[in-house]
Amino acid sequence: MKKWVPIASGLLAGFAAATISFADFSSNAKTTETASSSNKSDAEKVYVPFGKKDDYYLFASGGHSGQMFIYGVPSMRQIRTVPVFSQDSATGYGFDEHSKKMMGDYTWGDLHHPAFSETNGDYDGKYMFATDVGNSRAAVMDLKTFTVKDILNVPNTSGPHCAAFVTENTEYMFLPTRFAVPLGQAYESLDDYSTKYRGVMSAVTFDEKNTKLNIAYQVALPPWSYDLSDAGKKSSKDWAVMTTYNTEEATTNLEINASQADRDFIVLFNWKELEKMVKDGQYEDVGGQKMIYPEKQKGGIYLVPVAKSPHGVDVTPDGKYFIASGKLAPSMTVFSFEKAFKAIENKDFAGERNGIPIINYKSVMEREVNPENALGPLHTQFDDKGMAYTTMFISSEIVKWDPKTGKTLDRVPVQYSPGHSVAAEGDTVSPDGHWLVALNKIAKDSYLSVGPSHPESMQLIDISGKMKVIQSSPVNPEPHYAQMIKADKIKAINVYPKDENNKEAVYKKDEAKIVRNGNKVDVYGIAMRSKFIFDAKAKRPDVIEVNEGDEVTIHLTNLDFDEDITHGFAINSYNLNMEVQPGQTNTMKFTAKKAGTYPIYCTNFCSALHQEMTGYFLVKPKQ
Ligand code: RUQ
Ligand code: CUA
Repeated sequence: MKKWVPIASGLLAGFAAATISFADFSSNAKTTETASSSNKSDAEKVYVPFGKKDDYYLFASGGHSGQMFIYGVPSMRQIRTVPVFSQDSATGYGFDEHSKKMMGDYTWGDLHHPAFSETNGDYDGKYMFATDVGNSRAAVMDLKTFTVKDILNVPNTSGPHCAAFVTENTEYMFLPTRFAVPLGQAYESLDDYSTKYRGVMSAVTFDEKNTKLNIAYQVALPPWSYDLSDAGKKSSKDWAVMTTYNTEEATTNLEINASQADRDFIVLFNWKELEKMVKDGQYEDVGGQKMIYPEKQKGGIYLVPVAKSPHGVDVTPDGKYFIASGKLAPSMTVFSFEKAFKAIENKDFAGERNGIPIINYKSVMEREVNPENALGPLHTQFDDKGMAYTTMFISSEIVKWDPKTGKTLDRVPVQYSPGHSVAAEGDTVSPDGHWLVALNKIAKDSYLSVGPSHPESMQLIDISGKMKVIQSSPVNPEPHYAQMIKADKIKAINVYPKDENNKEAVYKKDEAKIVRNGNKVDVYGIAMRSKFIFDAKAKRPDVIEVNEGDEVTIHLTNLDFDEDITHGFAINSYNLNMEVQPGQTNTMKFTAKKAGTYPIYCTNFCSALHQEMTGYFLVKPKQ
């Protein structure tokens, strides 16, 4: 059978079992070469022997787990799960004071597109940003510690799916939304959808000094769904693009009603111009946010017609083109930034929608590309030669093609239904080539069955020659999008350095103490192999005794300044656990609601005497 026969009805019906084989895993892999020499067998290419490390980090968004998954490439081994928008039992994220404050009342999240911070259009390995479609938030992770430093609640908006994509020097990341809502999410009848609802784009800045995310301004766009975005590069660096669907403004049964019009739009905007408008006071205050209304404050935003219901839009590494893919139209459309700039200059417009000028399609379109029988193009990545790799959701394959000619160069089936794919350094001005990972939405028959629902999957494709799938890895629940960065760009620390200014930290064993102030109890404690010291001078230093109803704060410092010696702190039956990494001080605050005797123990296996690392939390009853 021809490998890329499209499946016309039912996405997956008719697929034979996966044919990947790892038959030669037993061969003696030469351990001195890099994992990528081309005369190796497939198994050798992905085999990273003990003591060697992967060439790339892959950061995969964990979708509705609210987490970020860190994998090594080419081994495709999962190294770490970092909680971002959801509570995490293992680390105590969402239970300790810092993360509790960041999370607010939310306990889950839907983490979509991750984005590395950039310098001159290249990943700089310092920070990772991500957005939460579920509860409209943005987060920043510090890559020195792989921990989240700030979470921003984005007001006036609902579901920033279309994010985050950062500009060349991390000046902004843009958060356009999937759902239109009335500003401030006030109640409005759906009969007034077209006049009262808005899709809002937020321009978010990152204050590196204070590791804080801020909203610079927002734009009240028409009530359409904004799907994917990308920032310009090089000559287009002041611009950004985003796809939009449901320009029909349907309010029910979107499956049918949002697929009526032949054309939807790409929104093309100049963030430098918008920035200037805000500086000149051309905005309105909406709930404390600077809101630009495109129908009133003119300029900087344009519409480019595109085949109906587009999904991904990707800027080529040279910054000259943006490529839109259509879920419903089987084509990729290449648009030229240069032509768009010219059309804007010449006011080469075909009317307007909601006060926003529509650029003439013919004036900006470079070419429409329709690989034979390829169905459901979603997203495009690039290699070091500027070649494009587009995921085909419906025909379950990756198509390699040349954006300059539109010629199809290669195709490879994947198992199954890829959403995004990610190339090595794929969103930068200089992708590395060599590796592409297909982020598949359906694993079906790929792994041992675990019941009716399966994990999703990532498949590693060697793109150095003819494309070939050579490794596969399950992901729970999904790899929504991912970015892949050269491993040596990330400089993670081994221990938290001492911070003598931190009033909560205790760095000397005999300074551990319990301070009582009315019904407030502050414990300045220490965790070290293999004991807790809460009160150095007490008869039993590893016991915390309080009265029922006391407000207790545990400030706990890990005194083991030693790589990978992490301790945990849990109170039995109190629903509390947090970790302290080497050298770290962590805080937990709670009310001693239940009187009684509760063992304290270290939850992270830390030494031969880990089991002995315990204590007691005694709560005296009220009378
Ligand atoms: S969008 S699967 Cu949720 Cu990233 Cu295209
Ligand atoms: Cu400390 Cu186990």
